[in-house]
Amino acid sequence: MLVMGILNLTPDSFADGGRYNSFEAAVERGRAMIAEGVDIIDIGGESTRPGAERVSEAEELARVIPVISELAKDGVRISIDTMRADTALAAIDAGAQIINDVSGGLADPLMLKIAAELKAPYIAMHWRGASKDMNSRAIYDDVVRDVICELQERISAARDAGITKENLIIDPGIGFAKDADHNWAIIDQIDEFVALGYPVLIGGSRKRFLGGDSPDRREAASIALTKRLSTSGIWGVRVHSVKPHKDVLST
Ligand code: PMM
Repeated sequence: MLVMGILNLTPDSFADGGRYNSFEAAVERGRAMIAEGVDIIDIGGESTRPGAERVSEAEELARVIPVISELAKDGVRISIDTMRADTALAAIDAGAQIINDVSGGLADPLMLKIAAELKAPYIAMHWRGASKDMNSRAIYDDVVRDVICELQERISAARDAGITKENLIIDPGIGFAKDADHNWAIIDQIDEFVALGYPVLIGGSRKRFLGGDSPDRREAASIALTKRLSTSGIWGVRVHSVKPHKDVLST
């Protein structure tokens, strides 16, 4: 199972906000993750925490492109965490290989086409609209069935746009328009997502459903979650700290 290390270049990310918002600190953190054996570094310039406002494309590009260009020199696999096709294009040009779109192609009508043209692996996450008011959309009849159904629509849209089966990765979107019970139901029934036949990514690290009154207090639970998922057949976990997750996966 792959470990994707998070490098959020946002001053307001709920998990590591403000710590890595300068170029030098971000590159240093990226290199530390490489030393810890990270498989993919996920670089994002726009916060998606509940309630977050969108940033401009210019601001997003200014945050991510210099760091991607620098870390690409180290030969590490990089994913660009963006909902914008133009940012994805610039990031791939700068040395990223994978597009991680939390909107699954819903936020930017050009995204799926661009991803197909770039022939880049594309991560389609389950999403029900912008973070600003997503908590109001956490309403499901049967969360696992509904999320699978909505993900299947995104799979069809991605395939219709020309993204190949080999280049498509799916993600149920832990914490996105979902309350704690919804997130746990998805984790309990993760095999249903794996059975769809696409690699599955899970990003549960330090999210609110793990309890604790701050992201830092969710670290132990995040590592335990990785261990729990390690036998599920998923493709990867998206996490903040790399070494502890690598360690628990090697036991
Ligand atoms: N979560 C966040 C951001 N990007 N991408 C994917 N594919 N899956 C996720 O669950 C996901 C994501 C928000 O979490 P953060 O602010 O801790 O990065």
